[in-house]
Amino acid sequence: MPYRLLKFAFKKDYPEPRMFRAPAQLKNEYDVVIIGGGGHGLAAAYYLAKNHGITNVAVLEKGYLGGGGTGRNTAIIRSNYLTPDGVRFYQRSVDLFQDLSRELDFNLFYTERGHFTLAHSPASLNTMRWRAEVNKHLNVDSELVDAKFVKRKLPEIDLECGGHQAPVMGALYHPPGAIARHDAVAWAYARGADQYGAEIHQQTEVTDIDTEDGKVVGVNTSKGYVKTRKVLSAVAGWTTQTTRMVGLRTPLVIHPLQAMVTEPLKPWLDHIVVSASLHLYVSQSSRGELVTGASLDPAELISMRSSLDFAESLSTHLIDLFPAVGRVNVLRQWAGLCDMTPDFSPIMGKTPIDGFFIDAGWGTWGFKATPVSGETMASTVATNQQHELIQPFVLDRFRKFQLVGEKGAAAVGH
Ligand code: PYC
Repeated sequence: MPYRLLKFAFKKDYPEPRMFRAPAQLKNEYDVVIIGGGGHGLAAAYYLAKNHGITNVAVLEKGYLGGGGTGRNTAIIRSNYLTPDGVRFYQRSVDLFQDLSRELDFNLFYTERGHFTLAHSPASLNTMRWRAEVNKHLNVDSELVDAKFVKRKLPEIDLECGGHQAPVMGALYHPPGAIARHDAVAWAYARGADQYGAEIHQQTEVTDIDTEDGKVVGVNTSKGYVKTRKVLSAVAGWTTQTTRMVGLRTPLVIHPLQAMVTEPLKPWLDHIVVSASLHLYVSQSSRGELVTGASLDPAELISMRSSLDFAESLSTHLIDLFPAVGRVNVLRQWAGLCDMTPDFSPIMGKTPIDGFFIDAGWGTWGFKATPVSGETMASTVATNQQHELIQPFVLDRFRKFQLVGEKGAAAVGH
């Protein structure tokens, strides 16, 4: 390996084929400009081409591909939501994910693990029962299980949580819950979109969106002006910057979310485990690391700094649940930005500005929606009609008080 590294370090030409082209310049005009080279933006470019034949598309990314929420989440995929609208939407994503490695011809390390959401109180058992019933009604495999079942599947768990929290009383068990390699998802969609002809421009920042008479006519970028009649904003934690460019008001607020991984261990944790009472979720990656996170940082902030407080409290809770990891070293920690909505559902689709489309409000739940958001946003942009699966997630719902309340299922401890 070092020899190979050295050899290629001194070569002028990059020896391996690149995943996608790196065009030197922007064209003067595109049919669609997608702001944000994360999974959602790249998936939208891919489905615009594949499903709608629209290939004169530029994905503009101010940093590097997958450097935002896509590469900073804990890679959990599931559809055990609380509302029928949420369950249908995320189930379509699970369906797409299950075949995605084959479709994109790239190993995404998609592995079904089974997902436990632990209940430590009668009230949370009730919410789990409610979720299980909604899930089953929509053919999503999900059931309420007791503490004995949890212990059988997770022999290393301390159901008493070290006596520091209320004991585990049961759980919502969702066998199709999965994990995947999140950066690979972005690269695979990038390659797929590129093969159809879409252009991907990294290090290219959109500085303004040009409108005339309420219609999009172009974008200013750090590499010059381009004309376009359609702009899709898919920038997660930076959404308030793009909406400001077109004068659009949303209820989004930004909070950091931190995460952490341990050193790699031999495989021992087959499942994904979530506990709202302990503010904790954990799974073991294919590389053996424990990938773990907590709830949002409490204050609104645009910052990706990690904190010692977070590492200490997350480690404490992890040891409460799995005492055997007490001596495991932490490898690294990081943070990402979450654009939170009042109802914990996304904001997707058309906006009052003609030609400006939004894919936002991804809070702590965006990675799992990558395929379905790409598919439904591509359809909405191509046809100018809101795709039926994202009809409930229109921005206008906040004005009409038609919220899609997912707080009980979106993540942990908010
Ligand atoms: O939505 O499954 C989820 C999730 C896990 C961690 C943060 N959000």
